[in-house]
Amino acid sequence: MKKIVIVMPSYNEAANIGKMIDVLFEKEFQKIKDADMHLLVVDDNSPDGTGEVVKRAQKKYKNLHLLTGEKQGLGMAYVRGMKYAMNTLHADATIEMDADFQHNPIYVKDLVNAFLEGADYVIGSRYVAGGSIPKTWAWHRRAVSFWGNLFARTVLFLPKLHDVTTGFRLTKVKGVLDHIDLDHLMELHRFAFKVDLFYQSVNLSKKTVEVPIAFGTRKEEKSKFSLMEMVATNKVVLLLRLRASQKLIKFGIVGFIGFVINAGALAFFSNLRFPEAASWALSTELAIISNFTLNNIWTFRAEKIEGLSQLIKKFLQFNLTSSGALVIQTVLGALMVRFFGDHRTIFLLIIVVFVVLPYNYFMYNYFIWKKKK
Ligand SMILES: Nc1nc2c(ncn2[C@@H]2O[C@H](COP(=O)(O)OP(=O)(O)OP(=O)(O)O)[C@@H](O)[C@H]2O)c(=O)[nH]1
Ligand SMILES: [Mg+2]
Repeated sequence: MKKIVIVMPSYNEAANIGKMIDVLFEKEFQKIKDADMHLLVVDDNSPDGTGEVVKRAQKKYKNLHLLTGEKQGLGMAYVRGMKYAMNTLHADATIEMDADFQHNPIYVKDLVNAFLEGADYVIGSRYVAGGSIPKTWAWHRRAVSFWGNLFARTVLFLPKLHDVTTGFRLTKVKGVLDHIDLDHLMELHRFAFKVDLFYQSVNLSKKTVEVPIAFGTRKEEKSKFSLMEMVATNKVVLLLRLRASQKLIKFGIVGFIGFVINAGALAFFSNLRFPEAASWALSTELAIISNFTLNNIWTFRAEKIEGLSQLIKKFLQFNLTSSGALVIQTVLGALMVRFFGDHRTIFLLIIVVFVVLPYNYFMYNYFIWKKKK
């Protein structure tokens, strides 16, 4: 049976936590027969005695766990909790959930069911049919949530997912959560870290599913929603975009250097009166060596190939990939000239930009410098 741990940070939630624990264990967990459900409360020594409430409840529920520590912000609490869930409790999946009933416990079973049906990442989504944000929210808060979400989806190019900033979600451990460098997420002291975690999880997950949730209003205390949170979230979105584009930019620069080497060497060998075919072959191979080396130590630094035998194997593969590009370029070029006439330069440009570069980028990412899973 799969073990699922709800990681629930709490700070001054004494008014909510007791009821939350009871509702989960007495009601919601009872509805889930096919998973071993646990709750881990990560309390940062709340002065209002939240931790004491949990400790008392632990006598009643054996699957209730408590992790205490210094207050270092929401992200840090989640990171500590998720590590504990993975390393100590050996969870198969974790659920992020708030203690203040804004995340209605009735949706836990929907998240769990989607996971049991094969999803690696399940998002509790407010912006799909059946989901909603609180009717009581002021118009400006609704607008910020809606537009902020649309902005993040657009910039991160996630047209299929509707709620990028939700805090209620389930993550499979193997292959997703255990592949994320939790300690180095951005903005760990505030809510914005959730977007970084989201983007990395989506990229690692083979199957991401959205289930609708109606997001609730806070029952106790007043809201901490602020302009700073909004700015931080947008900053994370832009930095994530930059980080994702970085590879593409480096790939372009390396390709350009390769082109310069190719052209320079070709002129050099021709001047030395090398046989024509030898000049082309030599200069092309020099460009291939340069591309392979620079991509390995720079563009794909995170997936760097090391060790002589691996380097040789991958270099041969890289040559094969490059030959593939040459074949594509030759065949397409010849066909275009045949059917559309004598516009070689334009055709070359079209083929390189729209076919050869995407082909290379794809092959590099998925075959040569495949992400270490
Ligand atoms: N352990 C820990 N928990 C925290 C911390 N900050 C917030 N929490 C908890 O994280 C959850 C979400 O925090 P909230 O303060 O409700 O944040 P929010 O929902 O964005 O904002 P509100 O509208 O104020 O509810 C709640 O269960 C909090 O008790 C923290 O620094 N440490
Ligand atoms: Mg809240």
